Amino acid sequence: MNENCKSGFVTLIGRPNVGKSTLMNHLIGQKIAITSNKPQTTRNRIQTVYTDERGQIVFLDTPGIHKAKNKLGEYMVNIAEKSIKDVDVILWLVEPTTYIGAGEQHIAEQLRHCKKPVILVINKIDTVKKDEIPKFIDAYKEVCDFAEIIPVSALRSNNTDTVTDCIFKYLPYGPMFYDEDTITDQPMKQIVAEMIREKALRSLDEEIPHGIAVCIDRMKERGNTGIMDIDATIICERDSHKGIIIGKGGSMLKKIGTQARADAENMLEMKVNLKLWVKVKKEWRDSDFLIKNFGYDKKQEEI
Ligand SMILES: Nc1nc2c(ncn2[C@@H]2O[C@H](COP(=O)(O)OP(=O)(O)OP(=O)(O)O)[C@@H](O)[C@H]2O)c(=O)[nH]1
Ligand SMILES: [Mg+2]
Repeated sequence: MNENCKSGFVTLIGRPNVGKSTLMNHLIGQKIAITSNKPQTTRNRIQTVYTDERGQIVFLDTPGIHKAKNKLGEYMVNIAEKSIKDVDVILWLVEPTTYIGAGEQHIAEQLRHCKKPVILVINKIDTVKKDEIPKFIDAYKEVCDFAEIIPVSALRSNNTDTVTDCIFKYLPYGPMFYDEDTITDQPMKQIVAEMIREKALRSLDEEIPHGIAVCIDRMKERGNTGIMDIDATIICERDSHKGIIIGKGGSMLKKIGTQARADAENMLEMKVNLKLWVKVKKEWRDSDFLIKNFGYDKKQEEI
């Protein structure tokens, strides 16, 4: 065994919208997971890798744990809850509040049984007064036996280095799982699909984004020209939603496409020619076949 190198798996769990994906992107220093102010942004387990001289952390960003209203929701919650069993350290993210609701109690119940180090991360401390923070820490101390409690602001990079330090403290010694240049196991196509979904999430109002999926129909470099042709379809659940996604004279679709293309060009480091289509598939979120078809595969539930 290598006594100098630590390595292991760490899951980020919590209710939707607490900032799990924002924190993970920040800890690895690159934007891989999409983020938005709409709950249930993350739908799959997103695996990323952080390596430094102390060793390697494999992060699993998971969908927010919530009361599922359809099969897609059940799939998402299952991924998050299962991840607890497969990792060395758990990061539980919460909002800065003394009110600990049923959602948090449900998560705490599972953590009490898991016998693994749980680090409680109280995120978004930029939204509260500094002298209030001890109150939140005390409230959460009653809930579970935590290895550590760390107040942070993922958005403002406040105290996030402490999170990495703490994870290394609790990781076992062992060899690295990936070479040191690896950042994620997400296929390029999937990252591009997620970029498009992020722009749609951020541009559209409440109800519609939850019923959206994105499929990449084609992604191919045009000869050796340094131009990537990407054809993608945004799937939604209703004809009325289709109209909104396209917008007046195609304005909304153009906005989503322009923003997604900029992100894709940055990541792929080449020019991107992005064509977007919109299709309706009624109630796809309750169809096992379509859920799988749109990339939410049961295999994802396992590491
Ligand atoms: N003020 C503030 N906002 C934050 C912070 N961290 C994240 N946010 C915001 O909170 C919202 C949700 O962030 P995400 O990272 O998408 O949250 P998530 O927990 O991954 O959400 P799901 O994937 O839906 O479970 C976004 O609008 C973020 O910008 C923080 O430290 N401070
Ligand atoms: Mg997320």
